[in-house]
Amino acid sequence: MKIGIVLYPTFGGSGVVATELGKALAVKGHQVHFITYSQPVRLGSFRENIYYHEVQVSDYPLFEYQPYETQLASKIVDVVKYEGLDILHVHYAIPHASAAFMAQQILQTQGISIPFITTLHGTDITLVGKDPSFEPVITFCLNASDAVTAVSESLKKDTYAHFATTRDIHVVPNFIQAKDEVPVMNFEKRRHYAMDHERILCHISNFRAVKRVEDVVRIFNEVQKTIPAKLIMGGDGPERPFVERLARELGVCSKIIFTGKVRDTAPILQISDLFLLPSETESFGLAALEAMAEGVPVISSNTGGIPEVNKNEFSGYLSNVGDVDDMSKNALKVLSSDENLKKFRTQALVQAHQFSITAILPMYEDLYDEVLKSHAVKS
Ligand code: GMT
Repeated sequence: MKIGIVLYPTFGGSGVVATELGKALAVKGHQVHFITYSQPVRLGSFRENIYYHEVQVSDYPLFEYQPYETQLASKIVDVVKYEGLDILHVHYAIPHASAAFMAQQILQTQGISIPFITTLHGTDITLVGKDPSFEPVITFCLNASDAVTAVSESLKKDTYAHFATTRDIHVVPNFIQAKDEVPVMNFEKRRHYAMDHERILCHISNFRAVKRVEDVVRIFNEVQKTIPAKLIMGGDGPERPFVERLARELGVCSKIIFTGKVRDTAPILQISDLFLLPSETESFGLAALEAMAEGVPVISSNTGGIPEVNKNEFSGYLSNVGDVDDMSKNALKVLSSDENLKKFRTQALVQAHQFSITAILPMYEDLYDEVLKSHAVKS
């Protein structure tokens, strides 16, 4: 099958999922064409069955805001026509679904019929989607897509709650290539950041307000009062200055390592004992799944789709949003002894296997087949 994937190429979870999906489809023999404005961070280059088509964004002085959606639609038309794509899969509703719809209509006038699937990732629905100025376009796109998927039951529910759509939404969770066994801790690497008797806690995100990054520092502050510990903060974003200021106020700066943006989360996770994800909302929580897949238990909030991923008292613990006290107590419970930590590490990996790519990839492939079949009947 020839599949066009439209995505955000940046560090966000939707781009990571779309990129990893395309890479896995390519390995299975599908021809995958990525369409976006810059090389996706996790794509790499020159791989069998993978093609990348860059959308050139013009810089005319006339436009105060460049019309990216129009240029994206034109690029989609071009790639579908000249590469002979069978299906389009767009990740994130805005503006990808509306650009795909426009491309579909243009192609129709040229005698080419192509279906498109929209995958909702979360903030397109829960945050951005709630902005009334986007509502008519998103509702229209949900109804115009040939199929819609959401990354969790929670996101599916939110979509029905916020948008006037009754169409069927398929839940296809985020996925991971989980290790077979809990990886052996690499103490040589770990010693660059912590002494052997110290625990390492970590957090990785884009440091946006929704991640409640200050809670990460507050939890760490409580934990390090009881047990020797370090905190690795992976990523960067708008909240970082506030987090750094808080760390200075609490006097824990020397125990926190800010790495800046990270392309690959594994090196941080492979030396960590515990992952913190106290988000305000999270449609799924890919970062938590990536941690669990490396055998790192998770202390998280119990919001959105996180409870579908992190199982309380098994792969970690869940608390109410903002309940720093409870999250700190739970972190200390996991880290209380080597035996307990080992138990949670094993359980985290067991839970991650529920979302193994081998189980999730066929869900997308089956959907592509189903959509192509009913599209052929319609056209
Ligand atoms: O979490 C982010 O800020 C990035 C965001 C995105 O849109 O790329 O991630 C969303 O999609 C991921 C992949 O499906 C989910 O795992 C994240 O939970 C979701 N983020 C939120 O809902 C806040």
